[in-house]
Amino acid sequence: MCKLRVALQKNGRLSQKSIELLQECGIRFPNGSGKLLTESSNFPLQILFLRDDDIPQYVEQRVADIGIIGENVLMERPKNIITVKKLGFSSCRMSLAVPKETEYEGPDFFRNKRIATSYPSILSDYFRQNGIEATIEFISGSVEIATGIGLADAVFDIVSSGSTLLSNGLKEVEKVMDSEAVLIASSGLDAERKALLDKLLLRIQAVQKAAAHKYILLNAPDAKLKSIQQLLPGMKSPTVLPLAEKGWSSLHSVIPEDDFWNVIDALKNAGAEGILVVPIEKMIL
Ligand code: PRT
Ligand code: ZN
Repeated sequence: MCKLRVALQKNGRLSQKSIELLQECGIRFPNGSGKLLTESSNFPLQILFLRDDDIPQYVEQRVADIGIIGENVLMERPKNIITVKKLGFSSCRMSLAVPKETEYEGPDFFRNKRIATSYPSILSDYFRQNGIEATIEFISGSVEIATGIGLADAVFDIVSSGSTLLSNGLKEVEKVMDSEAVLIASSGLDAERKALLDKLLLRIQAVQKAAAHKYILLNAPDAKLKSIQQLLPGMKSPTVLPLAEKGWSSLHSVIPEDDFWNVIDALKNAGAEGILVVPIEKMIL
């Protein structure tokens, strides 16, 4: 039987969440053995642990069929691969930053300046699109110290909380792109591997949907059922069960996490009582 081979980051900001995602999909595999290649015991999946920068190339060359990387890495070295799904973790942005005392009035500031980065390709695209001529200094790490040591006038780097910039006397002035972890796939998967990828995708979607929703149970007087039901569309429509106490019912439904507090407030105002909210493990529509 054929197996799907996924490439994950071995050690770093993507590793833990990538492993957790597969585990939440019910895929069991030995983890932490320090091996380069391991295999699931209950899904036809092999897992290859690599440096994140190498993953696009391995997927393009079919050493791995699929992989998980940050969009920033994919954008920097575009390959003949497909972005299958955004995964919603390891979110960050790629921004230009200048010394904090700089009077910054807009991207024209960068004209004829030196900018240090590990992402020259994304930056030169940005400058080209904005008609800016500038010198890009490539450095492979510790970009944030480049202005302090006189190597550059500005930096272009990954920003998450912003505290690295701050502690190096820099301020973020232009966001060039947002990035998050993405599932990528080789463009030449055969039918069998494509079917395995679809199976995996169904599970990932169920996990993502579940994380974005809550299961809600509440009691309501029958007289107010109609108006309460309208606040709870659920997957099809809410489940309504009579309570032992006459004139009362229990309603069960699913609500999106985003709407959560608004819905709860509206439910209370409409007469709902004994509201219970519980997490959902998987959600298959
Ligand atoms: O060893 P390997 O090559 O596999 O790993 P790596 O060191 O190249 O990458 P790693 O593990 O640091 O990051 C992997 C991916 O995580 C990146 O490609 C991004 O897609 C994503 N990511 C999310 C981040 C951050 N957040 C992040 N904050 N990658 C790096 N950072 C660094 C950034 O470079 C800067 O030094 O954190 C610092 C800024 O953080 P704040 O919170 O101070 O703003
Ligand atoms: Zn890397």
